[in-house]
Formats: sequence, structure tokens, C-alpha cells
Amino acid sequence: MSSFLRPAADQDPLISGRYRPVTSHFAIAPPVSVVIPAMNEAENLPYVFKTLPEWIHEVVLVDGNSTDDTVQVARDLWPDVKVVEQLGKGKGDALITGFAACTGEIIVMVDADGSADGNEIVSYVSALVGGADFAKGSRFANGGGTDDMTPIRKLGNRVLTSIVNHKFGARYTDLCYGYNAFWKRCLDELALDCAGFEVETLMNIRVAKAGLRVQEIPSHEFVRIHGTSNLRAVRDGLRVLHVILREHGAKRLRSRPPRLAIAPAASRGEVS
Ligand SMILES: Nc1nc2c(ncn2[C@@H]2O[C@H](COP(=O)(O)OP(=O)(O)OP(=O)(O)O)[C@@H](O)[C@H]2O)c(=O)[nH]1
Ligand SMILES: [Mg+2]
Repeated sequence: MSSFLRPAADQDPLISGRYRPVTSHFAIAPPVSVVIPAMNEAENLPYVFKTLPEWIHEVVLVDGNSTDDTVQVARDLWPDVKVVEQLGKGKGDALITGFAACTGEIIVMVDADGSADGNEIVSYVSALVGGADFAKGSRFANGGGTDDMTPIRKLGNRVLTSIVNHKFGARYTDLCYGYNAFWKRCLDELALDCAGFEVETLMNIRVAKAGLRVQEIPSHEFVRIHGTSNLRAVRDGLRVLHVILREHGAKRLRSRPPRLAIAPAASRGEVS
């Protein structure tokens, strides 16, 4: 590289030591924040934190007024954890609060019930530094899976995914999944405004509307380890449907079609 193309030494991530090795073959410069919404998850947090890579920049735990030791357990497990108390209610409200508190350039959303494996974070981050705006976890992309979904939830998710794909020109294989990552700069375009479990659907729709570059990441969802789900299939399914209809009726943010960074055939398990 000729010297006039080289950044000043203090701005060159290579020289200033900003690159962190994340595998033996891969180093990244952008700081990664992990946001964990948690409501009464004290028993599950040890399993969650155990899988988080040590190279992440920060963990933001959004506490939903837990009545157990969620906050104390988080502090014991990860002394630098940033704990944010949520003022409103619901997972969507918690995530919006957590995103605003992040100082990293990349944000990864991880559930606190032990269903997500933090070792997958490197796949999400690789997709983002490789050019994607939004790395969208999928249990139904080739290589993904779920131990947690009942047949009725699978059916509901499949129907809702098809509706979103049809209405918004997307090619998603999974809609209602909480393991995703994105560049913090995308938050302005997403302009999230919802309270409950419809939050992932809203994100996926706004991503498609904004024409952001999406890469699906095959992900495996494990069963919740302790406690019971906060999700109610019918109630929350209707909330998701309501968001889809509302967003479809709303004026489009932009008319650009969504770009999919991966070959859609691969994500459906087809061989070309
Ligand atoms: N802070 C906060 N976290 C919440 C709230 N509701 C759910 N969560 C968290 O969001 C994550 C997902 O919630 P779950 O109850 O596991 O819902 P789910 O994953 O759809 O359901 P299962 O697959 O049955 O576990 C968990 O980490 C919850 O603790 C809330 O109101 N506030
Ligand atoms: Mg769960």
C-alpha cells in the first residue's frame, strides 16, 4: 500500500492495536456489545455467561424488575456487566432500553434462558464485518435447529414468516427468533417502537423496508433450562400479526427492495 493511502498511525487499527483476535484465524476492530433481556433468570445466567466469548466489549443486562437474584448473579458472573433497569414492560421495551445503553459498534441480542449458545456470536460478527448490516439468526436455515419449539409454534412461525416474506419482499426462513446482531448505526433506520415479543418481527420488517443487507445465520435454539416461558403463543402470535398488518399499512420507509447477502437456496437446504 502506498504511504498516502495508509491511515495515520493513531487511526490505523492494525498499528493502534484495536484489532482483537476472535479466533485463531480472525481478528476484528469494532467493539461488540451483547444485550441480554432478563426477567427472573438467575438460575439460567450461569449457563448463558459461560458461553460468552471473553473478547466482547461489554455485556448489557436489562433487568425486567426481577424478583429473584438476576442482577446479583449477573454481577458475580461478569463483574463489568452494565445493568440497566427497564422502566416499561415487555421484551421489546427491554431490548430498546438495552440498545440505547450500548457503546459498541456491533450489538448482539442474546436471551437469558440458556436457549442461545454464545459460541455462535463469532458467526454473527463475521457476517457483519463481512458486509452485512443485519445478521439474522435462523433455526430453519441449513445447519440451524431448535429443541424448544412445539409443533404449534413451528406452524405459527412458518405461517407468519410466509406472510412477511410475501408482504415485504423478504426471503427469511425464520421470523420470531431472538438471536440476532446488527450494526448500532442501523438503530435510527429501525426506529423500534414496540413493547412485547413482537419486537423481532418488527425488526425484521423494518430491516426489509429499509433495504438493509441481511445475512441469515444458522442457529441452534436449546430448551430453556430453568423456569417457564413468558411467551403466550396465541396472545403473542396475535401481537405479531398486528405488527405485520400495521407495518404493511404504514407508509414505506424506502422503496428499495431488501438485499440478501447469502444465496437463499443454501438457506433452504437446496443444492444448486
Ligand atoms: N427485561 C425483560 N426481559 C424479558 C421480558 N420478557 C421476557 N424477557 C426475557 O426475554 C427472553 C426471552 O423470553 P422467553 O420467556 O424465554 O420467551 P421465548 O424464548 O419466546 O419462550 P421459550 O422459547 O418458551 O423460552 C428471556 O431472556 C426473558 O427473561 C421483560 O418484560 N423484561
Ligand atoms: Mg426462551
